[in-house]
Amino acid sequence: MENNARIAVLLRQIAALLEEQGVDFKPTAYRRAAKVLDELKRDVSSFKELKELEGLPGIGESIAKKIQEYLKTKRIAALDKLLGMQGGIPPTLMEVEGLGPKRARQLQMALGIQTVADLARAAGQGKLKGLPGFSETMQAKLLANTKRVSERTRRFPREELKDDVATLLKKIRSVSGVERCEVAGSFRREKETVGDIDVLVVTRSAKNVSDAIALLPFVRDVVAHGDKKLSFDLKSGIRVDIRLVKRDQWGAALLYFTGSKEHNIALRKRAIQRGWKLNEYGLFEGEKIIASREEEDIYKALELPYTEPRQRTDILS
Ligand code: 8DG
Ligand code: CA
Ligand code: CA
Repeated sequence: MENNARIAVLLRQIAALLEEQGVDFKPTAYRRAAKVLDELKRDVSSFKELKELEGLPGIGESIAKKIQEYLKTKRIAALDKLLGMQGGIPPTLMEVEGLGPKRARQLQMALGIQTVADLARAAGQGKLKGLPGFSETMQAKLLANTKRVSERTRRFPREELKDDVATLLKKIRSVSGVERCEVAGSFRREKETVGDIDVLVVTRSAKNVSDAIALLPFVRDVVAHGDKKLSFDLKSGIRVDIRLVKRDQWGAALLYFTGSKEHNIALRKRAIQRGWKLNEYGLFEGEKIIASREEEDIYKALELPYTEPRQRTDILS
C-alpha cells in the first residue's frame, strides 16, 4: 500500500498549494481523495482501468488520471507546476553543491524546502540533521554551500530581467548618497542571456550606501557585503553584483565592468602598446592618470571611437 500512502501525501500537497492560492472546493476534493486512498484496503496499482479508479468514492476523472500518472511516472505534473518546479527539482536548490536531485526532493517533501533561502534557513535551525541520511556535518556543509551558489550555470533571458533591472536602478538611485548608478556587464551589452546583473554605483559614502541597498525589499540572500562590493540574489534567483566606486573612477569602472572580457583585453593591449596601463581605476602613464572619468575619455585617449556596449568585442574599431 506504499503507493496509496505516497499518492495521498501528494494529493494533500496539491490541496495545500491550491488553498494557498485561494482556490475554492478543489482543496477539499483532494483531501477527501487522499483520505480514501489512505483507507483503501488494496494498492491502487492493482486497479488496471481508469474507470475502476473512478469507481472509488471521492475520486473523479481528474484525480484518477493523476493517480495513473503517478503510477506510471512517479510524478504528478500538476503538483510540479504548483511547486514551480522543472522536472521535479526546484532549479535554485540544485545549484547548491552536494545536493543531488534525490536529496533535494527529500528535503522538499520532508520540510517543504524549495529555494536556497529555505535550505539555508532550515540548515541554520538544525532541521536537516534529523532526516534519514543527513548528518550534522552534512548539514553544516550544505549551509556553507548555500552561501556559495555563485558558480551558478543558469542564465536568464535578458527580456525577462528588464523589469527587475529597471526597478533595481530606480530604487538604488533613490538611496541617499548615490550620485550615479548604471547597469553594466552583459545586460548593458544587450546579450540575449545574462548570467548575473552587474551594477555600478558612484558614492562618497560607500559603507552607508551598501548597507542601505542591502536593506531594500527585493534583496534576498546577501552573499557578499562590503563597502566596495555587494552581492545578493533577487527573488527570481538571479545574482546581482554591485560595485561601489568613487566619482573620478566612473568611466574606467563602467568600461571594465561592462566588458566584454575580450574587449577589455584588447583595450589593455592597446594601452600597453603606448606604454600605458588600463584597469578598472583608470588609464595610467606610470602613476599619472590620463583618463578615468567617462568612458568616452578613455576611448579618446586610446584614439578609438566611442564603442556602443553591444559592439564591445575583441575587435576594436
Ligand atoms: P554574464 O554575467 O552574462 O556571464 O557575463 P558578463 O556580465 O560579461 O560577465 P561577469 O562575470 O558578470 O563580469 C562583468 C564584467 O567584468 C565582464 O564583462 C568584464 C569584466 N571582467 C574582466 N575580467 C574579468 C574576470 O576575470 N572575472 C570577472 N568576473 N569579470 C571580469 O574584464
Ligand atoms: Ca554579468
Ligand atoms: Ca558579475
